This record gives sequence, structure tokens and C-alpha cells, in this order.
Amino acid sequence: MSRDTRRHAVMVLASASLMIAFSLSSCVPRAGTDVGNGFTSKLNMQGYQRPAVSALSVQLGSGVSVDGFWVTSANYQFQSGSDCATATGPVAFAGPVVADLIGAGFLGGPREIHTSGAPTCALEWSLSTLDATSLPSGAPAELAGSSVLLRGRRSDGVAFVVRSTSTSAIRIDADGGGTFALGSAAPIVGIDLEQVVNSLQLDSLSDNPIIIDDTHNADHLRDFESAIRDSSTLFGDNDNDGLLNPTEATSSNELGHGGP
Ligand SMILES: [Ca+2]
Repeated sequence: MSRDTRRHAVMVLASASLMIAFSLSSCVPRAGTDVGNGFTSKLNMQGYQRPAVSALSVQLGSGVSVDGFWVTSANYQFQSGSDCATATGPVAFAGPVVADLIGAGFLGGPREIHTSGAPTCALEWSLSTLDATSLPSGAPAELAGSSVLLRGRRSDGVAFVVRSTSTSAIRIDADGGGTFALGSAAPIVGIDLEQVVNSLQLDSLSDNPIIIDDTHNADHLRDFESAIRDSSTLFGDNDNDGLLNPTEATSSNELGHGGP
């Protein structure tokens, strides 16, 4: 595979990644419904890849196949203004909600949220967990008690499963220390699948199957959790369909980025 082709594949699958896609203006009309001093719109989370979303499995440039990627999240808060050193704003969407990241996103569909419409300098959201009795229809039973469940196969066919119980907050700051506008193009948050899977260093593990959780290969789990945080990226939903389309998951369309 040429470097360019590989790079493209990497970028694409980063998509198939865990893309927390939340659409602020996916409801009609385009720029959200102006209610009082803010916007009412929809929030979603999904996995995506370029050129097309696979609902069954995603193969990364590394040859790793991702067969399932589920994230439970909560407490979405947008911080308005340019001073992000202060406390975050009100909760726009409390959750918890389960997202199928290589499927259609939030189980049960996008969630309505309300935001001020003011320029925003950061978004915070948190990993969260649900017990077995609270899991929504469509969520795998293995997700109970975990915030992240990733299942896949290494290029040699060895199966792996990753479970995180982290409930850490993840913060996405506007690029360049500035602000991004909510309402003009719905923001979509994504986590780069290639980056997240690479963080697992699957080739360094000799188990079969490979289990990565709090009691198995925990050091790999910590790197995985950091990669979820660091790769969280905010994009604009330019065509306002509530989904992160291939042409939207680009660096030029990036509004903000997560990090330590
Ligand atoms: Ca879109």
C-alpha cells in the first residue's frame, strides 16, 4: 500500500472510529430552532468512515477489524464565551446515552438539546456507565457496567475485546484557543478509530483471545482511554443531516480538538 493510500485509509478508518457525532442543528430548520435566547436541536453520536459507514465491521489500514464499538456518555456541556478557564456551562444533554459508533449513533436516535447559541470555546462530555437493567434496546449485554466496549480481530484473526469503566470527563477546546459558533453548522464529535486501536498495541500481546480491561493488560487500557480523549475532535455537520459524512471529517472542517 502506498504511503498516500495508507494515509487515506488511516484517515478514513479513523472515522469508522468512534465518532461521537452530535448534531446541533439536525432538526428543522437548518440552523436549529430559535427558542428564546438559544437553539434547540439534536444530539447524536456515531461511528463513521470514509467513504461509507459500515454497520457490521470496519477494517483499518493496519488490518485490524472493528466488529463493535460502543460508548456510554453523559453530561454534554458547552462553555460559552472566550474564557474557558471558568466553569463549564449548563448541561445541554444529561444522558447517559449509548452510542453504536460503527452504526447509526445514539441508540434511539439523536437527542434534542438546547444551547445558548453564543460563541463556544469548549465542549465537555463524560464517559459514563449503565447497569444491565438500564441498558437501552440494541445495546450489547456486555456493555453493562462499562463505558466503552470494543470488539474486533487483529490482522492475524486473533480476537480482542476492550472494556473501560472510566467515567472521565473529556474536553474539546476550540482550535487556536478561540471559539466556534453553534447553530451555523451542527457540531459532530468524533474519536479517531485508527488512533484508538493503535494505542492498544495489539501486536505486542500474545494472548488469544486478547482481553484488555482493568484486570488484564491494564497498561494498554490506560493508553486506550487516553487515545479516546486525545482523538476527540469536533467537526461541523455542514449538510445538516445529523451525521458525520466523509467530506465533513476533514482537518479543514475541524472546530476543536480534545487533549490532556
Ligand atoms: Ca452531515
